[in-house]
Amino acid sequence: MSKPNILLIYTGGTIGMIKDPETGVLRSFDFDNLLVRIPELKLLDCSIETVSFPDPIDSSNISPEYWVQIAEIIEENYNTCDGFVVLHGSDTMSYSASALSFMLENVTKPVIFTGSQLPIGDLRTDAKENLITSIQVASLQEKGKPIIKEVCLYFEYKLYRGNRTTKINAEHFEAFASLNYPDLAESGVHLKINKEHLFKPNSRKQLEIHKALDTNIAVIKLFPGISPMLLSSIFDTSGLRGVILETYGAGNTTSSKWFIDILKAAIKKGVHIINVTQCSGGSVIMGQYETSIQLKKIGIISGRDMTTEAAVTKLMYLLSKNLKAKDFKILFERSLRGEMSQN
Ligand code: ASN
Repeated sequence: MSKPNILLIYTGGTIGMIKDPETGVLRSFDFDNLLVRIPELKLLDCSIETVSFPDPIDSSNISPEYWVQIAEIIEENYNTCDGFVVLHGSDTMSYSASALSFMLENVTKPVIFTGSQLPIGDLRTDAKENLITSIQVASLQEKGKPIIKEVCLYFEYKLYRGNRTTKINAEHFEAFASLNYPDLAESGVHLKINKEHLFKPNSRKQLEIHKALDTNIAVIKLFPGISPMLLSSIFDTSGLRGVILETYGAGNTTSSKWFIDILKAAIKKGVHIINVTQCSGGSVIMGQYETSIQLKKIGIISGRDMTTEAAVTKLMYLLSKNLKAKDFKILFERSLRGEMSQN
């Protein structure tokens, strides 16, 4: 049997940087020389090809146009490659992994996002382990078929479902967490795959790539003292089609009349409003407290235990489908790529 063929897609971020030993300045690493720089890669039981963004970016500059570029690279190489490793800055990696999970419908091959906190040339770098294990995970096969069939994020010994992750720390090597879904794999002395938690796509369906994303959205984080003026000016934004409301606890908000009235008027105008919690873990349960009963009544959509990153990208994806309000709500409250727990 031939070795799995893995495509490394370099988009930018710290992982691809090296420090110039003379000036100390960080600069992008020439990925064509990857095998020379990291000879350990030769020991892996797979063949590796690389493709790089022409101008690698710090991931704080990511935008949906770049997500389309990543999706197109995967589309062009889908039939010839067995797995994909996307090297990406850690700052917005959870947004990109979530976006790609919605864009790549029925993917049956691994797409592993990874990056690092320290540049690849740094003595104490976490880049090598993250890169090597991501490639290893992307190469895992059973009866000639990939074991992982979804968009994941690998960082500091753990493989997560991409659309369940959040960056939780700017300086620890353990920079990501998936608080509402178990780890898919753990790398220790052995690579332990938690098969029961892997996504099981319908393998008879063809890969479908969705490139349209609507960015006419807003994310509003509630805080005690938020003013009617601020809230209504956001909802008055021309072209606004969807709002992610980051609420307290299990989906609670102020029950002030002015607040509910603004939301009600926006829904009437056709704006989709999604309730996600500001808590890092746990779920929105609208109707559990008096402070969220009204929200349920006026037709706010429940984001349940979705991360804000998944909710933002799911909103961009579903808005581009121009669905009727009722269908939009049904689809948003359904798990499409394992991004939310079922009731
Ligand atoms: N600013 C960098 C980025 O997200 C941070 C990193 O990769 N560690 O591109």
